[in-house]
Amino acid sequence: MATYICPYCFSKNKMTDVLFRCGNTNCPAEQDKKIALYETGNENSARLLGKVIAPSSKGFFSMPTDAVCPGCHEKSYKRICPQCHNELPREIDQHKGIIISVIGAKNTGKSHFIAVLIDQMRRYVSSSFNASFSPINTDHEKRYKNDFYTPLFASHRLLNSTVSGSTAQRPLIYAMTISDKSLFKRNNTIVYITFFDTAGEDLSDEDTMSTVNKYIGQSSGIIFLLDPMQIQDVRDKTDPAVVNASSGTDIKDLADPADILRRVCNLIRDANNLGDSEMIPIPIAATFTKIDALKPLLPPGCIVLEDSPHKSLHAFDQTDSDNIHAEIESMLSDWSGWDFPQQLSINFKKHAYFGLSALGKTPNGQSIDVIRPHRIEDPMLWLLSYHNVIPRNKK
Ligand SMILES: Nc1nc2c(ncn2[C@@H]2O[C@H](COP(=O)(O)OP(=O)(O)OP(=O)(O)O)[C@@H](O)[C@H]2O)c(=O)[nH]1
Ligand SMILES: [Mg+2]
Ligand SMILES: [Zn+2]
Ligand SMILES: [Zn+2]
Repeated sequence: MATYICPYCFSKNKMTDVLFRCGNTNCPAEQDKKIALYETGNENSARLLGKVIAPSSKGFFSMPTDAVCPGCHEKSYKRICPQCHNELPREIDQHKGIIISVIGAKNTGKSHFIAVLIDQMRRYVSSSFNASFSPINTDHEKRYKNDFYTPLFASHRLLNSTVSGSTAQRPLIYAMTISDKSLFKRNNTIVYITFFDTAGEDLSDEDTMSTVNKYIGQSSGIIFLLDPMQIQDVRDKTDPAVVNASSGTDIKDLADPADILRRVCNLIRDANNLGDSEMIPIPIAATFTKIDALKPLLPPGCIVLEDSPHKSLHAFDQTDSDNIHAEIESMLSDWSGWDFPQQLSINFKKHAYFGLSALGKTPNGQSIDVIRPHRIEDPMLWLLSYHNVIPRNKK
């Protein structure tokens, strides 16, 4: 039986299992407990919305396209998720949904990464791949603006630490539409990409982490962020002022990335009924953030310091990616006492290392004047090429 995954609550549903919402403004609104629960965690918080309608016939294989409201007798085409009652992307039954999880310990740079990546994808990256990149509806557009874009790009302030359960923590869903101009095909491919900013503190405790387990378990790709300044060896060799501005001074309470990775592996195995010794088939991009702060420690001529080549190639440059992987792997072998690389290769079928900077430089206190991201798109493009959304180029 064909299934789809809700990009909001990450529940897996049968294709035939869908509800509708009445869109007639003259039809009395009703209290929607499921969406209230999803949005606020409390099903009794007020949330008046159009009536929820079950389709008259469920169909055998495909998703019903409409349903008639028993209240006003108007037809509705607005499909909603049977579990959380959020409006599903149009044509969810026909297009690929890709869930990208951004995971990392507290303060590794997840929120700044998402903020800058979305902006870059929208403005420069997608056009290099004949694609457009836009939020699936105005709610998502507003949330990106309020929680990420306005503070960082308009007010030039650093983003605050993400609060568990805040709106910044609800998934942001973007549609990437790729026009295929090849001779025989004139189809567009739409890929729905869900970003979910996991609060660092949720990952340091197994219980609260289970609230995000569906999301992580259903991921099509994982971007696992690592802060080089959270490695003691690197920290010791870096200018204390840079360490302080990039990662704070307190390293005692930081979660060990190998620990977080272990928990992520447990969640994925549980969600997908994988045995303890089975390798996880989800590609994982182990990505060092804040690479700007690492510059003085990197050997001259390092490829990770060069500009990202993929945009101008109009394809994912696998050779460049392989070189960076090798470069970072060799650096890691110099940084002692670090169990993360072993965990990664033991557990995941496919992994690659990346290095990037969201801001391009060390911030000055709480403010940042210009943002010059470096290689921010690399792990995302790797995952998109893995799923054959964009072409791959091997020189
Ligand atoms: N040097 C440098 N510092 C950065 C960069 N990106 C983020 N930072 C620093 O890292 C801090 C944490 O970044 P966030 O994006 O808030 O980290 P987070 O992983 O979302 O943190 P939590 O929400 O608390 O889990 C920022 O306040 C900056 O000081 C970067 O590209 N370069
Ligand atoms: Mg955050
Ligand atoms: Zn849902
Ligand atoms: Zn109605």
